[in-house]
Amino acid sequence: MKAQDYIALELEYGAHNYAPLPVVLTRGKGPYVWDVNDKKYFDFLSAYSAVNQGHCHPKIVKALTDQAKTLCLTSRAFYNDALGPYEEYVTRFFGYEKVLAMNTGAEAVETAIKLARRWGYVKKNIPVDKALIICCEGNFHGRTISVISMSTDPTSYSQFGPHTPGFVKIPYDNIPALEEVLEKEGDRVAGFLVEPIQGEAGVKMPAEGYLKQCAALCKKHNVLFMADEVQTGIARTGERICCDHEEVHPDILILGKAISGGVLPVSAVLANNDIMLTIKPGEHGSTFGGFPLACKVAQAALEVVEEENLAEKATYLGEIVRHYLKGIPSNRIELVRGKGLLNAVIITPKDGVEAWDVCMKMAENGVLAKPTHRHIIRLAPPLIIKESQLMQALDLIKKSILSFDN
Ligand code: IF1
Repeated sequence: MKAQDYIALELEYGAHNYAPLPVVLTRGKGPYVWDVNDKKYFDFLSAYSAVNQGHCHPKIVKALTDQAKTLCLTSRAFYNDALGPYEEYVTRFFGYEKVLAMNTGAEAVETAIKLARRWGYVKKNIPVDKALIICCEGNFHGRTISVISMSTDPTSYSQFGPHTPGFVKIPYDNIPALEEVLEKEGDRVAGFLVEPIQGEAGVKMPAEGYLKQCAALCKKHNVLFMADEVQTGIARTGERICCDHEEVHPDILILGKAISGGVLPVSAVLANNDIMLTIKPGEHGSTFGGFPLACKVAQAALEVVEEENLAEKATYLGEIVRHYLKGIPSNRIELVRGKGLLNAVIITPKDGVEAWDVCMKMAENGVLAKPTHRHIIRLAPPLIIKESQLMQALDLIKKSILSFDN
């Protein structure tokens, strides 16, 4: 079959909930992917930061295949010999007393919302069914109904109502706005949910100290500081979690994507006992949440982060990326921003050329990325990329952008 045959099958038999770049991938290894015509690309999306450890990392794949031959799924109706050791490992890795294992990022966000509300009723004596959760404009936390009820992006929420109540939206990176809501409604606010960097919004970074000030305000008003690190976590921004840059320890930490190295869906909600134990047996769960296969894969993926110093690499290589991109002599580049290896280039539309055209040219030149919000190209290679490989990819990105200038 040819590339267009695979595309035709997806069009015919698959929901049309995406508009992918016309590239049909068949193989991945490290920072590279290959299409069905055996064309090689640098992957600069990393499946939206789920493949931080690189495609098909041997240690993670071995953990997967060894466990797959042994025991995949038991359900939580019984104990097994994989979950406990993983729970001990992951809670120590991030510094929490407990973990609640789920599958997707959205499920983890939903779980965190339930947990915060439950804590609000049981520990803070918020009148039942009256709890509020504060969230930020421009957020992206997933695609389930309650999660899109927090969204301010019509493409996420419109015509999917009625939406879940109990969310108060405030401007991102705006301390006075948080202060005002907490002064007015603090008594019935259970949590404040925030992305340390808004990925989908286009790698929007808040002012230095924003997270620390939010955490202090939450503490003052007995509100849980909840960090959605599904995209910014797992060494992507140069620390284990992005909150580490400001030495903020979230009351509830939400992880997903690269916690499994992009091998299978694994997510996690971490909190201490006083919060986590407000949910009793039988009050929350998931068929696959924390299943043996996920436990082995996730532990291997986190061990890779440590063994290969991926956080330090992201910091060092990220500096190179931003310096290089800022040096490209093209007035099509409006802005370069990011932290670690989570970066974005904002492309000024000019002579009918937009970010999409740049991404198509990049694909032609062997680098894969995709625009978000039309004009922003997120650049997020796997953290295991070598400096020499990174320089090759940056040269191809530069060549692609300048190709529209002559
Ligand atoms: C899509 C976006 C990124 C996330 C944060 C929770 C989730 C995500 C900060 C939910 C997921 C994915 C979803 C995917 C594309 C991608 C995405 F463009 F949609 F917004 F990365 F920016 N919190 N993000 O980024 O995790 O349920 O997907 O496992 O929906 O198109 P999930």
